[in-house]
Order: sequence, then structure tokens, then C-alpha cells
Amino acid sequence: MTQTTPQVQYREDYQAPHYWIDTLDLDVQLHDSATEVVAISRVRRNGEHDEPLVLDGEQLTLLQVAINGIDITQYQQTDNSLILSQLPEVFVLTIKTRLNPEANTALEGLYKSGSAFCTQCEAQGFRRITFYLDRPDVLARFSTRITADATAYPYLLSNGNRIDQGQLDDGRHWVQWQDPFPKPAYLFALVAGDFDVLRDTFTTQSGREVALEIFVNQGNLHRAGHAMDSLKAAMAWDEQRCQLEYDLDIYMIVAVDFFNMGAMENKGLNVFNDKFVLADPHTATDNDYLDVERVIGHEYFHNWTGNRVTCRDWFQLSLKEGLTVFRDQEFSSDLGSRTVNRIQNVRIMRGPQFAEDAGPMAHSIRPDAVIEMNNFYTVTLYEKGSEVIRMLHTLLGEPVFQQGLALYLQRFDGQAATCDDFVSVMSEASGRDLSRFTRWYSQAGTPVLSVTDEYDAVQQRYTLTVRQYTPPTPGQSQKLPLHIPLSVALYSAQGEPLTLTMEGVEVGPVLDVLEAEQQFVFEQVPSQPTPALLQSFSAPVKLDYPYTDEQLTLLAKHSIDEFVRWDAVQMLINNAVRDNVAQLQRQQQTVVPRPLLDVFRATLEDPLLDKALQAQMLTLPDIGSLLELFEQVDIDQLGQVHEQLHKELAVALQPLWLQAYQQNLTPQYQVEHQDIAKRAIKNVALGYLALAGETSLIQQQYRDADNMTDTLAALKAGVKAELSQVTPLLADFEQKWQQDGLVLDNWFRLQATAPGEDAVVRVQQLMTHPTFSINNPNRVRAVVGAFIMGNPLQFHRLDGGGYDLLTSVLTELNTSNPQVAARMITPLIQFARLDDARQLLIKARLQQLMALPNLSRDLFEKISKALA
Ligand code: B3K
Ligand code: ZN
Repeated sequence: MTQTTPQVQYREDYQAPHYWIDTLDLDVQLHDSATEVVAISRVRRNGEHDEPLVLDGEQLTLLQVAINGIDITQYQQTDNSLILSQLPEVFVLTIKTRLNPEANTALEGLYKSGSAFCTQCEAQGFRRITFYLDRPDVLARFSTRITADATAYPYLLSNGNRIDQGQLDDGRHWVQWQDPFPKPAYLFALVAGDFDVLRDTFTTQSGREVALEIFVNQGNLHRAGHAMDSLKAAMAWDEQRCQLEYDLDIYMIVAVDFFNMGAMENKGLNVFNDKFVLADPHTATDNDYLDVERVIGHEYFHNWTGNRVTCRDWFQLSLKEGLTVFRDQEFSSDLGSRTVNRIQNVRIMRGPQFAEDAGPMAHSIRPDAVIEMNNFYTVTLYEKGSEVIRMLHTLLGEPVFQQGLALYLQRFDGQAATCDDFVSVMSEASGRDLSRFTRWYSQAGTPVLSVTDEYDAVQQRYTLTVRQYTPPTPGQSQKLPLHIPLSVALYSAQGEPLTLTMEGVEVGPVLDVLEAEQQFVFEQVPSQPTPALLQSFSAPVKLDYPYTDEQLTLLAKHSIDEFVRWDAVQMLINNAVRDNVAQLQRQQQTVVPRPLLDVFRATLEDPLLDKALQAQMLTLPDIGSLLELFEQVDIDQLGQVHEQLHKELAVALQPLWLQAYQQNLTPQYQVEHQDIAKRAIKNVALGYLALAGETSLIQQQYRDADNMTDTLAALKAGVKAELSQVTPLLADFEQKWQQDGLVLDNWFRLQATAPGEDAVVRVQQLMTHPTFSINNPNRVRAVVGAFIMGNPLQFHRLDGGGYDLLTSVLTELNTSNPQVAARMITPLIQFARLDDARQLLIKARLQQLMALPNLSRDLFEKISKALA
């Protein structure tokens, strides 16, 4: 909180620290409202200077400072720092502080999650535990002694190895931990509580046995098995694909109820949002299972890409996050369907990421200026960051990429590195000039690739002319050409792939686009081909090529690349949406274009198609992604077209939907990729059947379901189609799960995203539900988050009711949990595509928030940019 204007930090201003801290011994006496921390560090001056030591610290009561064992009083304290001057070259610093975990609703630093203590230190939470050099380039060896009541907190956990423990006379006990690996403070963790523990072991490829422990709230042991399987799979995958082995003797995961994000990769002691740990068939959906696998993998992979090699400063965040997302995507793809994983990642890029790039917070994957670091854990840093790594992988190929990765990890092991370090190692390993490629790190915005083509029948030459253009983003008006890998294939009119020949030699599919405008000439092309462009989304760009519906139909039916088939259907849908919005403006009715209908029919009738892919091909993009097709659009009209297209497709193909439903029943629930695929297509079909008025199947599926995937799919289909028969089913679900917040979140989401004019009132009522708590981020996301992101038509109501609701929630979260507030404000700052009337309504709310007396830095940064 601040009254003065928050300070901007610039990447260019990086300076090495004036002091190093080599070891830190923490002694933590846990008490709900008055925890005391003694921090003893060995400090060493970095070079010759007489600069003071400026330690970060927030919301701490300072009790004692001593240097080399002697108490001192000559120090300066500001709101968020402790300044010590005239220091010896090397010394032992002792600092004693008091803090209040119980009052910590921001969930940063040390806090209470239900009855347990836990920590979240990334990015800058450690400064809420003690005064410290809270920056990622200061790496120290930590030891941690935790003392707490033995009955309430039988488990006392921290990083590294448990080296000692004991009982005290007053009913308290203690455990001593030591982490042999030097680490930055953001990787520190401490947990204390009473848990059920699932134990297992993993033997590494070099034969070391690692103890694996998963801690869950009592009574949830039966829901931890999938997390354990996922952890072992991740450990094996990293050995096989990347030759990377785990380095400690113990790996612990703790699942907690109150958590701002997904999970945290603290060394040897991951802390997880329980949503990404707990899973059993009765409480978790297929997607929940896959999410657990993905997030467990992600945090595990950080042990090398993040922990062993960390970031020099927070502007380099993508160094660990982009790379680790790439690794978790590859893990999921190797274990499941590569195409479906790719499709899901591309949906995130084309939806939330493109929207971020088009909004006031647009930033490159390595930002230049930051007010609140927590605001930069974004889809851009993570997902686009991963796309940039994926482009490198595409350009270098798997073997060379792996050699580069190995060289990077070897060279920077135990150090804090930069994005430039990473790219230069990749360049060294591959011998490729990546200088133009590095622009991906500095330029924000979504590039547009405009492609035109020309066929010369006499010469049998086919020429692609490629132009790249990146629109200006805030603070970056001029953009330079990027190095863009453009993957192409050419198809004959019969749908046969053609050999690519350039300058007399056969070439691979990836073209290196380097210039603002460039031509690629293919020879020996026997007839006018259809190009498949940007195969597998080979670069995070918007493609602009004037595809005809015939060409898209050909690709949707015949491409040998499955992703291209899906993408062709997406483009057909996009064309239908654009045309119908234009028609609606001329008061004409929505119609499903014939080619789209035919492709849907052919997709449903194709017996050889993978079921999971089929489900994806038949799923329309959501309204958020469709907004990106327009400069500006009336969202009500877009919603109307979206709904009508769904209904028409439902009715026109009803017998085929029914067939798809009946042919893909899974007799007994198994979390197995083929069954997941069957349920996916079956439940897509159920959604369309509900829209066509089919009600009995919904009731039947809800009644007969032996798993949460089918239960929820039945409810969702009924809710979206506004079938009254679903009301008693919803009541039944609530009754059954009201004691379990995580499961009830599904019910909250259904209610919050249901159509209907009463949505705002409904959401307000949900916020008074006994299971709801404004202090639990999962509940807030399930109710408010689902409403603002998943119910765009009601959120963007022209009477401003949706905006008012969010404004009042943000006003409350601004003081209790600024990080969650700043995440939830996203749809209020991304208004560029909306009509003028709504933009006005939104800006009035933003002004109202801007005037809050204690506006957090998190919200200040976003609102001030949105209003600029
Ligand atoms: N590194 C953490 C994110 C921390 C978020 C801080 N606001 C999770 C992850 O990306 O693995
Ligand atoms: Zn991460």
C-alpha cells in the first residue's frame, strides 16, 4: 500500500549487489499472530566501496540487530528497508523480527492456510519474513530451525535435508533443516501443520534412491495417488529426454487450500494449490487429472531450469518460466496427445495472450520496466515465453537444442543467468546466428504475417511473398523485423502433399523469415497448390492469408498434419463469425455456411480420426478469442452469432451428434488417454444435443455417471442450453459437495457462467454462500473469475451491473489480497476491442478505483496504464 506514486524499476538499471550473503541460518518460532524469526547471515562486501547494506523488509517489527554478536542501534529504517552503514568487509549479521502470519491475507511471505503455516516467497515475499537482500542473484546456503506446538503442527518442513529434531518441555518441538544448494531467497519455503502423507521412492538413473512425500489435508490421502504417479513420471521423463537427474535425497510436495497461483518450485519442498494435487475419479475431471500432471511436471522441471540455474534479476523471469513451460508442454505431449496439447496451447495464445498484447499491459517476454513484479507472471512471460523457446527448438532441431540446453545448465549451474546468456549458448551450440532472433525478447506485440502467393504454370513455380508487421505497443512505437520460423506444406488439388524444392534441392518445411518482406520460390510445382501455412503454429503470430473456403475444406479433410486440420476448421469458423457479424449489422439472420457444415459433418463421420482431435475440431473458439478477429465489435452481436452458430450446428447435425454420443460411451471410468478422448467427443456431442433440445440424455448421464467428468459435462450442457430440468440436478450437486470447496468450485463456475439476465444477482448471492470466502483465491476465481472471464455477455452488460460488481470486489481485494485483485482486473483493462459505450462505462469504474485511498502498487500499475 502506498500514498506516494509507486516507483518504476528499469531493467537497464541492473547493478550487481554491494554485498553477498553466503549463509543464512533461520530460527523460526511459530505462533499464529506473533511469529519470531532470528536470521543470522554471513555477509561479505562485494568489491571495494563504502556503500551501505540496504536490506529489504516489509510488514515486519524489528526487534534486534547485531553485528558480530554485538547489538547495534545505528541503523536506519524506512517503510520497506533496513539500512546499515560503516560495515566491516566480512561479518555476521543477526536480525530478529516479529510478524503476524494470521493477519496475512495477501498470502505472500509466511501465512496461515487454514490451520497450517506456509510460505510463498516468489517474487518478493521473503522480505516479509526477515530483512534480507531479497533479489534472485544473491545465493546463500540456508539452514532453518522451526519450532512450533507439537500437537497442532506435527510436521515442520523446510528445504533440503532434515538433520536434527527434538522435543521441548512446553509442548513444543523443533526440526532442523539444511539445504546444501545455495539458493536465492525466493526459493525458501517453510510449512508446519498436521497432514496425511503419501510416501514413495524413486531410483534415479545413476541409482540413487529419492524419498518422495506428498502432504495433504487429513482425509485426502486417497486423492494424492495421481500426483505421486505424475511426479515419478516427470522424474523419469527429465532423465530420458533431457538427461537431467534429481539432486537431493528427498522431494516434498505440500497441498494447501489458500494459494494465489498454481504452485511454487521451492527447493526440495514444493507448495501447491491443492487444485493441482488432489484427484480421484469422483472429485476430479479428466482435465483436472491432466492439469495435475502438467503442474507437478512444471514445478519438478524447475529444479534444473529455475533452481540450479536461476535468474539474475526479475526482468529475466522468462529465462526460467518460458523454458519450464516449454518443458512441461513437451512432457504432456510425450505422455499424451501431442496435437491436442498443441491445440490447447495455441488456444491460450490466440485468446488471452493476443488480448494481452493488444492491451495497455502489453510487454515483451523480457520486460523493460516494472512497478510490481507480481504483475508480470503473465501469459506473455509464460506462454509466449514458451513459444519463443519452441521456435528455437524448431530452428535448431531436437538434438542440437538438447546439446545447447545441456551446455547452458553446465555453464551456469549454481548461478543466476540472463536471457542473453541462454540465447548465446544456444547460438554457440548450434553455430547459428541468432542475433535477429533475440528481438523476440525485447519486442512486445503480436506480429502479423501477411502472405500472398502466385503460381506460374509455365515455369511450374510457386512464389510465396511474406510480409511481417508488428503493430505498435505502449512505449514501443517502432518495431524491427523478427526471425520467424514459418512452417509450410503445399497440397495438390487432390489433397496430396507436394515435395518442396527450392533452388534445385529438396527442402524441409521451415522457412526462415527474416526481413520485413521476403519471397520464397518453390520449383517443380505441377499445379496451383494450396498452402498449409504456420503449421503447428510455428511462431506466435497472426496469419493473414486470403484462404478460400474450398482451400480450408481441403486442408481440414486432407492435411497429413493433424494440427493443420484443426486450424483449417478454426479459420472456417472465424470466417463464418466475421461474415455473420457483418450480416447481423445488416439485420440479416445467422447462417452456418455450407462449407463449415460439410466439414463438421465429414469430421463427425471420419472413423479414423483421433477422438480427442475430433472433439477439438468440433469445438468453437470462445468469445474472448473471437474478439481478437475484430478491431472493434459489439460484444452482444458477437455473442448472438456465437450462440446461433452453435444452435444451428446442433440442429443440422443432430443424428450425427447422437451417434457420436452413443458410440463413445466408456463403460468403466479409467484415466487413460483413449478413454479421455472418448469422453471428450461424447461430451462435446452432449453439449450440442442439449442445444438441440435433448433433455433426457442429460438427466440420464448425470444419474449414471461414475466420475466427475461426466457429471459435470451433463450439468454444463444443461446450463448452457438453459434447460429447466438441470435445476434439481444442480441442487443435488450442491447438497452433495458443499463441504468440499475444491469440488464445489465446479458448481460455483457453472452458476457464474450460466446465461440469463439474472447473472449479476446470482453471482452476488454466490458470494454469500457458506462455502465461499473472499480470502480464498480458489473460491474467488471460481465465482468472480468465472463470471468476468466466462460470462462475457453478462459481465459486459450495458447497464454496467457487471462492471459494478467487479469494481466492488476489487475494492475489497485491493486491501486484502492485491495480487489476486490485479489478476481479476484483466477484463476491465482489456477494453480495446469493445464498443465506445462500454469503454466509457469501464473507464468510469477504473477512475473510481484509481481514487481509492490505499491503492496497491499492483492495481496502480495496471489502472494507470489502462487510463493513459
Ligand atoms: N514460480 C511460481 C510462480 C510464483 C508467482 C509469484 N507471484 C510458479 C511457477 O511458475 O512455477
Ligand atoms: Zn514456473
